[in-house]
Amino acid sequence: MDKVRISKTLSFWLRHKPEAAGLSLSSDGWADIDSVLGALAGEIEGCGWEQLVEVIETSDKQRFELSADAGRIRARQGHSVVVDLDWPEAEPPEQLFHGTVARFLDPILAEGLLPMARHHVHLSSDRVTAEKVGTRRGKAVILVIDARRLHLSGQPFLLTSNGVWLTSKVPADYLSICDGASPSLNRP
Ligand code: HQG
Repeated sequence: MDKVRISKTLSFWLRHKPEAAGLSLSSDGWADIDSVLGALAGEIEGCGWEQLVEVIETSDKQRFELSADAGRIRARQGHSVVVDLDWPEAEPPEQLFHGTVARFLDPILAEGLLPMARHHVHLSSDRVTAEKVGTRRGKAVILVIDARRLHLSGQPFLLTSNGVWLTSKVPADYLSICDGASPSLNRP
């Protein structure tokens, strides 16, 4: 069973294009589990309830969440469709991390970190996770976010149940490059 394929298919439907599988999402991102199972069975041979549960439970990043009654499923974050996720606001640690690549640094320096196609900028509390996120696109560049100071300035931060920090944007003067920081990144 190709768990990666199931996971990518679910991500596509539950974050970006539910209509591609004939699904509709509730305002907070939930899809009916039977509809999802029906769509999966049509898309990936041999994919049923057991395979779906295995993907949910073993997903390295815990991308998906089953409702308490197991009747619904949703992606925990990463949507481009409009959903109102009910993650609680939380006080971030002193610093958070974001992994990107060198080719994005100029625009990031000019306008800060933006959500791009997603609802939020995604940040992690550890450097290793940020490194993995950046490496998806090439050699990772790790940015350190002065999160506590940004929060103190009045900007909300949300914390998902799988430990991803979400916020609306990070202005450039709250960013620096991890280790060997370029002084230009710290300019006012
Ligand atoms: C960059 C995956 C130009 C930003 C990952 C990033 C993560 C800018 C890219 C999660 C910019 C957006 C999120 C600006 C930000 N100008 N580029 N002003 N501001 N960027 O995929 O953080 O596998 O939307 O640095 O592992 O890379 O899907 O965000 O490179 O956890 O569960 O624009 O998605 O998780 O890319 O990744 P993304 P991300 P999943």
